[in-house]
Amino acid sequence: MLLGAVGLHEHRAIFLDALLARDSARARQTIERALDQGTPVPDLYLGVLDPALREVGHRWAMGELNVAEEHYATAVAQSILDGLSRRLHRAPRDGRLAVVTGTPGEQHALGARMVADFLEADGWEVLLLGPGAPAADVVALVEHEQPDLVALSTATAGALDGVAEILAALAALDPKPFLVAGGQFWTATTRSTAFELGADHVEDDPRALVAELYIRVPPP
Ligand code: B12
Repeated sequence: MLLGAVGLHEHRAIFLDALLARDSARARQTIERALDQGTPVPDLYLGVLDPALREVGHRWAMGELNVAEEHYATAVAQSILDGLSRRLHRAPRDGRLAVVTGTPGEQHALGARMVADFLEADGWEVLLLGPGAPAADVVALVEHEQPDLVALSTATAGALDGVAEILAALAALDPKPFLVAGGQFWTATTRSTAFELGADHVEDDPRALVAELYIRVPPP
């Protein structure tokens, strides 16, 4: 157990180093080596890609990386995520349907993508809309599809108007899907706002979400 954790930490450090050195081949090799060593794909999502991008964002915020360097790191991580997603073991569908999307105005895409993959791996059918679809169009799709779950991803405070608009519209639907708000915007300070706006649940960890949904939205 401890050895596994150290291994993941090392993969993360090498992966981040490769991104910062603009060495996509080394970044890919690191992921391949981790897979060869038996690291599960979900661990690579949460233990390597996610923290590496957070560090990239931190360095950008500190003025140590410019936007082009951040975009490069994100593009490499996105393409690696695409490859990992194809290797993710997916359970047979269990009859539950989810819509996963960023809230209106949100441009951050990778978090919603990871959430969609965690749900699919657990047997959900998932309609992933990506980031930033207009609230009215998402609501129309949800009305038509009548999913069991709508999972909304929000990273930035700038998107709060869109969060309020979409949560209010979705909460008014009949039948109402289970509404989950997640993403970096929701902290201990802000999470009560999500409930006030109509969310049924706030969660940041896709693994914890999958576990919670067995209780809140069990398979038929
Ligand atoms: C890449 C990036 C971008 C790219 C996104 C490209 C793309 N295709 O996604 C671009 C350049 C577009 C961008 C733009 C901006 N960004 Co930006 N960005 C990032 C960066 C570096 C990485 C984001 C990422 O992919 N992280 C990895 C993913 C996997 O993490 P995640 O989204 O948090 O998702 C995880 C969890 O949160 C959770 N999760 C997410 N959604 C959900 C939903 C549910 C239901 C559940 C259960 C879980 C869940 O699951 C994931 C796995 O753990 C972050 C740094 C960071 N800390 O993440 C900054 C960051 C998010 N960005 C930031 C900012 C400020 C901006 C801009 C405002 C910059 C600007 N001045 O224009 C704009 C806003 C654009 C907008 N309207 O959305 C800030 C946000 C600060 C804040 N709290 O508001 C950050 C934190 C950087 C920083 N340190 O300051 N950004």
